[in-house]
Amino acid sequence: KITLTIDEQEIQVEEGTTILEAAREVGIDIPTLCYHPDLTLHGSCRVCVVENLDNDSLVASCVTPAADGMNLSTRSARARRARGRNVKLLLANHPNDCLGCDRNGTCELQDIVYKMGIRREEIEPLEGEKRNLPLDDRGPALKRDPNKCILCGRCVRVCEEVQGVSALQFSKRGFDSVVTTAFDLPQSEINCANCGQCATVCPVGAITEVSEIDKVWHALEDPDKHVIVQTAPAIQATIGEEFGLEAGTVVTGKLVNALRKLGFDRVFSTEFSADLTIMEEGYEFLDKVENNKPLPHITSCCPGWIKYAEHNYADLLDNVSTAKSPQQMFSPLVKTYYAEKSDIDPANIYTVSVMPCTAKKFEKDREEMVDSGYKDTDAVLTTRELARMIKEVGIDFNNLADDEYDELMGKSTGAGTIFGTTGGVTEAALRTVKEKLTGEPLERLNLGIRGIKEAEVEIGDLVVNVAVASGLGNAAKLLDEVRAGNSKYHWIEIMACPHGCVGGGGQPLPVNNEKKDKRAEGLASIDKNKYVRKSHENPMVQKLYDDFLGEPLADKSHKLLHTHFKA
Ligand code: HC0
Ligand code: SF4
Repeated sequence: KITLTIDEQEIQVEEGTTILEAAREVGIDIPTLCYHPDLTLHGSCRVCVVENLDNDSLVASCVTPAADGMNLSTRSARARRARGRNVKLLLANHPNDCLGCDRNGTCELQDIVYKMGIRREEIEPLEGEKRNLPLDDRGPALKRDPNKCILCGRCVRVCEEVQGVSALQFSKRGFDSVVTTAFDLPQSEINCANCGQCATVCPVGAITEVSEIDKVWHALEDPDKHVIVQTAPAIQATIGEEFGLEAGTVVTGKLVNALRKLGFDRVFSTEFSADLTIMEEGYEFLDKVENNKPLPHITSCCPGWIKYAEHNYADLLDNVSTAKSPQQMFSPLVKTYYAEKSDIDPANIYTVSVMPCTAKKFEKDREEMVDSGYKDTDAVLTTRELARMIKEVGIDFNNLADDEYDELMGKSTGAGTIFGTTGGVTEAALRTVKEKLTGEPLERLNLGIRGIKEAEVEIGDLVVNVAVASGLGNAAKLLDEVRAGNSKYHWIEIMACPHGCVGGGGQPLPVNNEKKDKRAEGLASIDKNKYVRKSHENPMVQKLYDDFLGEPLADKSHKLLHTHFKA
C-alpha cells in the first residue's frame, strides 16, 4: 500500500491505483468525460485535472498513478480554473442545443457544466468557428451527429476493444479531428453490427438510437389501428432505472400497466416467443445431434451477432440456427395467429416491440422479415424511448399498480425470462432438450455473466459441450476455433452486447458493468420465483402448436418462424 494526501485527507491505496480511483475511494468526486470504468484509459479530455502541490503541476487524474507521499488538491483555484477552462473550450465548439438533444437529462457534459456552474456568458467569448459536419442519420438503428462529438474516444474504444469491430476511428488533426467510419461511409453501410455499445458509452448526444417514438404515437392515435406491443425479457429489470430505481429492480407489473395507459390494445411479452424459440431451436439441435449434422450449433437470436457473422464469419453461417429471434417470431404470429383468433384484419394491426437493443431496429427492417404477408414488426422502441413516452404523458411509473400481460401471447416461463442475460438461451434450451431426451430436469448452469463461459452437460449418454460468449470480441475467440476446426463445442451461444440484453445498446444510461451485474441478478430472480420454468411447459405455446402451428419445424413453423442469412 502507498500513502498520499488528497484535499488534506491522508489515504492509503494499493500501488497502481490512479489518482482518480484513489479520490473516488474516499468519496471525492472528480469530473470525467473520456474516462469510462469499463474501457482503457485515454486521458484526452483533461476535465479531470488536479493540482500536484509538490511541484505546482496539473495532472490528469484518470491516467496518473497515485504515488507514495503525493500531496494533491482537487479543489485548489488552479485545479478548478483549469477544469473549467477545458470544459468551456469543449462548449465553445459544441452546438449547446440541449433542448433538442436526445441526451438532455442524461448528458455527462451537461451534468458537468451544471455542477461547475458554468454560464453561457462565460462560453461566448471563446466561441469562434464551429464545426458544421453532415449528420449520419440514414440507417435504421443509429444516428451520429459529429458536431456534438467531444472526441473522448469512448465509442472508438468500445467498438475496438470490446466488440473487436473497429467500425469507428479518429480521423484528421486539430480543429478538423473527427470520429468517423472508413471512407466516411454511413454507419449503416459498413461492418457495424448496430449493437449500439458506442451509444451506451457516448457521454453526449453524438451517437443515439434512431427514434421511432413519433411513429408509435401516430399509430396509437389512429382509431383504425389495433396496436400490439411486446416487451423483451430484459426491460422489466432495467426500465426502473429511468425512474430513479436501483438497477435490477423488477417492475414487470408496472411496465404492463404503463403500456396499457399509453393506449396499446394488447400488451404481450417477447418471453412467450422466447419459449417458442426454444421449442424450434431445441428440436433443430436435437435433429442435428441425432442425424450427425454439422456442429457446433450456434444461436441466432441476437441480430447484432447475425450482422457481425454476415460480415466476418459468413463461412460459419450453416452452423447458425435458422430459428428467427423471439422478436421476429412474435410479430408474424400476431398478424396471422392472433389476427385469426381475434378476427381482426392484419392490415389494421400495428406491431411494436420494446427492446433493450438498437440492432432490433435494423432486424425488423430486414427485407426477409415479411412472412406474415405484411411488414412483421412495424416499430421498435428502445427501453430509453419507452421511458421517454411514459414521462411525456406524466405517468407516475413508480406508483403504478401491478398489471398482468394479456393472455394469448403474454404467458411465459422462467426459461423465456433468462434469455435477457448471457447464458440464458443456452440454459433455457438445455432445460427442454434434456427433459425431452431423458425425462430428467437440468441442474442450474449459471452460465454468466461476463466474458466467455463453458460447461459440460451430461444428457443421458451424451456429453454436450456448451460455450457462451457475450461481447463480439469474445465471440470471435470461440468462432476462430470453430473456423480452425479445433472447437470442442456442440452448442455456442452468442450475444453481441457484453452481459447480453441487460447490457444492450438501448438500455438506460449511464451504465457500467456493475449495474449490468445487478440487472442480470434481477432477471435471475424472476426465473427463480416462476412456477413454470421450462419452455415446453408454457400452456400458451402448447396451445399455439395445437391450434395453429402443428409441430415444431413443421411447414407452418418453418414458414413463419425460420429465416436465412446473407453470406
Ligand atoms: Fe433480448 Fe431476445 S433476449 S435478443 O437479449 O433471444 O433485445 O431482453 O428480446 O428477440 O426474447 C433483446 C432481451 C430479446 C429477442 C428474446 C432473444
Ligand atoms: Fe461499433 Fe457496435 Fe457502435 Fe457499430 S454499433 S460502431 S459495431 S459499437
